[in-house]
Amino acid sequence: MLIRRPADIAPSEITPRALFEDRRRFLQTLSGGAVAGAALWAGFPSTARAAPQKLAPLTPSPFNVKEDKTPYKAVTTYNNFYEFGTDKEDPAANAGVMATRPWTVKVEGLVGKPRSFDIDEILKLAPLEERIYRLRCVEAWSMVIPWVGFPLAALLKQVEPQGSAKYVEFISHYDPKIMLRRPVLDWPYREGLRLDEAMHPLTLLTVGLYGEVLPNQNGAPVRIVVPWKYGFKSAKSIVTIRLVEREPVSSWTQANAAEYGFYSNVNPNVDHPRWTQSKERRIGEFSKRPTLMFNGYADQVARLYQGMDLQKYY
Ligand SMILES: Nc1nc2c(c(=O)[nH]1)N[C@H]1C(S)=C(S)[C@@H](COP(=O)(O)O)O[C@H]1N2
Ligand SMILES: [Mo]
Repeated sequence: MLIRRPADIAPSEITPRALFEDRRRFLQTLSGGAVAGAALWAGFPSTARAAPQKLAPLTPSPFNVKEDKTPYKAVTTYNNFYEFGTDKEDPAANAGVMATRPWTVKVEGLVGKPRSFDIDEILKLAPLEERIYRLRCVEAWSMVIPWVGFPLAALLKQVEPQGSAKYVEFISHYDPKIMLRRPVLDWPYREGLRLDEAMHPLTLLTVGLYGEVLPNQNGAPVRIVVPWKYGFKSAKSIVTIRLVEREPVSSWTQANAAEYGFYSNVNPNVDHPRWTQSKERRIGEFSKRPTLMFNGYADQVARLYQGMDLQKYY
């Protein structure tokens, strides 16, 4: 196993950006149009191809599920990232053009120490862990993904949330030059959590999967993963984290509040208005499996919702 972090990789091993940009222009000229990231390197010798960067060392986690992992190929080609298109294969085809370095995440709002974090600073904030989590999409399919990251709480503690901060809002990168301009959702993509949900040890600030840096289509360079909630709560390619007093309105709730609530905890007993949530199709499996309360994380998170009517706060 490689024991390296991106910061430790010699500059000579990384293709300089200028070279990359030049090749892209060259290829765009050749094809007379935008070139999808996956196609960018086609035709170049393998030494010129950006090798997937290993993230290591990885601390094992007590939260890992024991079920079979969804194959890398499916995890990285069957995606929801509407900024890059609404079909499942669109993000893998289109997200390659997003530049993920340099990248800063601004943490602001009701905090004692607002600041921006460079992605390289984020990578050094806490030990990287492998977290094998179930991901349950609201559309009733699911995967098991070995993420790499550390609890979001480690970052939030750095900025010292104030007593008045009750919620955390996450804002994704939006660049109309390379992303979908149709108002499918109100861009930029916005999501939110209650502060105690955001501070929960399961809530992962995620920088990789399968031991490598996140592919763009999975939300590079940094996203959150909230495994007991429907997948859309896990915002990708985050640029702003804002601590606020009132419940933020997410892009999905804004689009259709009756179908996508603020909490969106995985719950087999509360159906989506247009389909049942009692079962799910695990990608790669033939028959459906029952959906678990809180996606199987009830022992860890049920206490967060004690006394709440989960039909009402769906
Ligand atoms: N910015 C942004 N984040 C997003 C989405 C999106 O369209 N845009 N889709 C969400 C949905 S619906 C799901 S199921 C997960 C999918 O994550 P994955 O493609 O890495 O499996 O990302 C979530 N995060
Ligand atoms: Mo989803």
